[in-house]
Amino acid sequence: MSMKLCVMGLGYIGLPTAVMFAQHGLEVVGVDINENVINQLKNRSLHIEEPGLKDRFHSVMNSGKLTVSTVPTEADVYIIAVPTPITKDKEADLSYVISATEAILPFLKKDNLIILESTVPPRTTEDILLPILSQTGYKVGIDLLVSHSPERVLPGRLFEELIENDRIVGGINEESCLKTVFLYKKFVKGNIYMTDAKTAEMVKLIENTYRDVNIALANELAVIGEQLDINIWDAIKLANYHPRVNIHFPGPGVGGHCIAVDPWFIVEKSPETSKLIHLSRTINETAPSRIVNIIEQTVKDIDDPIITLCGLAYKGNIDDVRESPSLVIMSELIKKGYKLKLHDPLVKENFANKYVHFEDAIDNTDCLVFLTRHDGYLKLNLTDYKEKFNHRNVVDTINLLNHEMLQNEGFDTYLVGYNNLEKEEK
Ligand code: SAJ
Repeated sequence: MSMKLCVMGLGYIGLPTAVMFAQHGLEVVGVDINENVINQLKNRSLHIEEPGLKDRFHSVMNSGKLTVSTVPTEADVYIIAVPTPITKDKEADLSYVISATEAILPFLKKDNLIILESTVPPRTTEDILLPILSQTGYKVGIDLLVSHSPERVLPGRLFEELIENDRIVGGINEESCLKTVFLYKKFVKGNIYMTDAKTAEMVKLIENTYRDVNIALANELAVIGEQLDINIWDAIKLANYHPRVNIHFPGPGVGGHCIAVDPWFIVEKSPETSKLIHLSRTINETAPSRIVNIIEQTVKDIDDPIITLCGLAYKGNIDDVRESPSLVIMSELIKKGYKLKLHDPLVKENFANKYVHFEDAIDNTDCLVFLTRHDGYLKLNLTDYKEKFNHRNVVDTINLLNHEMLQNEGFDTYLVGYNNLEKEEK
């Protein structure tokens, strides 16, 4: 009799996790409250893009190892992988975690294991989950085993990283830990490190906070590079040759619903002390407005300029626009009354004035702005499109272009982290 698993939440983590366990011999029921998602999955179509997911999903659905439903079912193990968005007050919205936990209560049996995978503020497992689970009358830690095991996979490499990455398991007691490790060992090839629940919650948050603080450092260094007439990209590249230096890269801001969110879960729990974490968030959240200022400077002497934004996804080579800095820049420019033309070779969402073909997006433009490092943009040679420009202004926020060559070809280029229009005025 194979172990039965119920996965609550079929998003970009829950669904691949359900598929992975189904491929490794478990009988899996994937549960989502979104009826459209469930109907779509039942019709074998996917609501998320991830390399390798389609074939894996079809094989476990066809074999019956995975079934999907809007309601939970009796199982041996429950994984909660529901969203933990952030409120406008920058606090974790745990309503999905709470409702998913309450939804499984009627189905829980003695010796069940409940694993929270959602990214949550420290102490959520102990202070929120355990009291709810205790409503069953079972003793948590004895009748019910509970742990937190955060995901750390990179969208686009999800299945490789689900298998290869080391994993953290934080149990409310040792038995919870051991049972959780046993489960993940079904496919995890990386090391599995055991700790307690609150430490595991904190590990996930500090992984992403480390990245956010380092991106903020890079973004601050970019402004300093502009002030001192130093190409900060060259400086960072050379500094990173130091064996113990890994300075991140400047950009138009920090997108995605992880790096831009997780640090706030620490600030929420320790607001007085989280000064560097808070300031880093502020630096990264104001980066898009700084790019808007640079664009405005570039077109200030042009009547009724057309501005072309290339790259809407929150980072290169993906199609996800969630929390994308490009959308912040786009809406600020629209609010200021600028005419925009948009382009992104991967993003499927429709936006007003979004062009399929690059040459149409830059036709008659007065300022071409690169915001996302898609490989397709790296291969571009803008001199091929020279005649299309109305004014050959190019703003490069991600050090994508060969600026010297373009300037020799009559382009006015601006590299964030180096050029400084104010200084050039003098
Ligand atoms: N970014 C920069 N400069 C950099 C690196 C990134 O501006 O040097 C920007 C990106 O353009 C993007 C944002 O930051 O807008 C986030 O980029 P990311 O590469 O961190 O991508 P995520 O958010 O998809 O993935 C992160 C990863 N966490 C870490 O690398 C520590 C991933 O492993 C996590 O699983 C994921 O968050 C998550 O789900 O938490």
